[in-house]
Amino acid sequence: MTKSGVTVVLGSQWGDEGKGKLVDLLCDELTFWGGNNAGHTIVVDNITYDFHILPSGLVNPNCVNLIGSGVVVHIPSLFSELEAIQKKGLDATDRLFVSDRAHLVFDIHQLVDGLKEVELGRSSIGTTKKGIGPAYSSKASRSGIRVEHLYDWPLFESRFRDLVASRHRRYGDFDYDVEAELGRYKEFAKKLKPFVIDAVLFMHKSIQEKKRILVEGANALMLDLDYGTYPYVTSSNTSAGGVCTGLGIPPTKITRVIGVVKAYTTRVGSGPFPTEQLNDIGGHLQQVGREWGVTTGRKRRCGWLDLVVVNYSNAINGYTSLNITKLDVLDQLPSINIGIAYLHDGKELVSVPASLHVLSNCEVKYIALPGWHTQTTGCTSYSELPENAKAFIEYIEKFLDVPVEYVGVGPGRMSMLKKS
Ligand code: 2SA
Ligand code: GDP
Ligand code: MG
Repeated sequence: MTKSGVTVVLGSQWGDEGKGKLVDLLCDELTFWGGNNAGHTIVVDNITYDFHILPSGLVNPNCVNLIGSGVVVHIPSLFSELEAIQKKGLDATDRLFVSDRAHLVFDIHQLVDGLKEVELGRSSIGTTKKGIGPAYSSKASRSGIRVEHLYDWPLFESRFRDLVASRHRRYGDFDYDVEAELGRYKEFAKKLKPFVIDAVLFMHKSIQEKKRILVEGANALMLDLDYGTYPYVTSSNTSAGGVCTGLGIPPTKITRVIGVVKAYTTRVGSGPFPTEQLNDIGGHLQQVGREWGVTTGRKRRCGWLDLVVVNYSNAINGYTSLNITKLDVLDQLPSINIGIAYLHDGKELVSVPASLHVLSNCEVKYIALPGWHTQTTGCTSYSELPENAKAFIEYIEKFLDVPVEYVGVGPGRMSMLKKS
């Protein structure tokens, strides 16, 4: 159960740590959410829900959900996800709100995302091609279009025509039917209206009324625009600071920051990944962990847990506790490595360097812990875990000096052990 005040759930690595599942577990009370282009899989009573733009809290019928101001929203995807969950018996009516300050992602942003990746060639980012970068670019260059603009049609129309013209100037000729798109958005404006609210007022009132508030950050720290492996990052601030700007809430109201740490590391897309295992170990983690992207279906790159990364993300996000996930994926391994420092030019680095050149040329210093050769998925309490699995968890706890609060031992709702 979420404690009073604002609880934040953040990814500590490169994403897909299992934030969606923790959010689902914690939001058995009133909940709000802010996030963006991510993908989460939540399994409840053998039904699998895949969310992208929709908040994970929707799985719980008692939760009120908010898509915050910092999110970029692709309205066609929002409605198709709503239809998909409705077919699975989940009704979001009256439980989902969208900030009037959130920016919109249009199909033209998605088109341009693809064109830009082609232009980058061998140095492409490996984006999801969902238009995230181009939409945040429009926002930063002050030519973006916000949800509120849908309700001032002449303004919307003129900003939209300007946006399309500027993208044609930049990327040349490509097919895009402006008139058809305007017609579609006139209809979307009506359909979206019941969901649109002033999120600043909403959050402020909820904080004053001492509601339990749960925030799910999008993606993860190493994909943060400022602190991730730039330029191989997403285009928003996925760190604790982004929670305040993305939702318009004061930092003083955040009482709890839970860092979600996968027991190994995965990454989708390009960019340096020091502990990556391009061998049988990586293949084992990928297969056993079922590491495929929720949004694009791409195979996730896999490697050992990197505590240099998690320590760095803790320095920025200030975790009050941790959720170690997917411990069960390590069950069959005879020996488990953990990256604890980097070696570069004969020097030991204890933090993630800014330079990708340095990071790509680091060797990783590992410690090896013995495996446990026991299935952990059936465990119902922390004390039932094999001793070597406990030693693995406690090593992480000591190294980071942050208590581990939850341990995930399977994808289902029941497979989460409370440690402290
Ligand atoms: P973008 O599309 O501009 O945000 O891509 C920029 C980088 O951010 C990475 N990225 C992600 N990494 C992990 N998971 C994400 N969500 C999906 C999932 C990914 C998928 O949950 O599985 O299905 O492929 C996500 N979204 C963005 C991306 O790979 C680029 O490295
Ligand atoms: P998110 O983006 O951080 O919400 O994570 P994703 O949903 O993209 O990816 C996490 C995947 O791991 C999902 O398929 C979850 O169902 C699954 N998962 C979460 N926790 C565990 C766990 O403890 N063990 C196993 N085996 N799978 C898990
Ligand atoms: Mg994901």
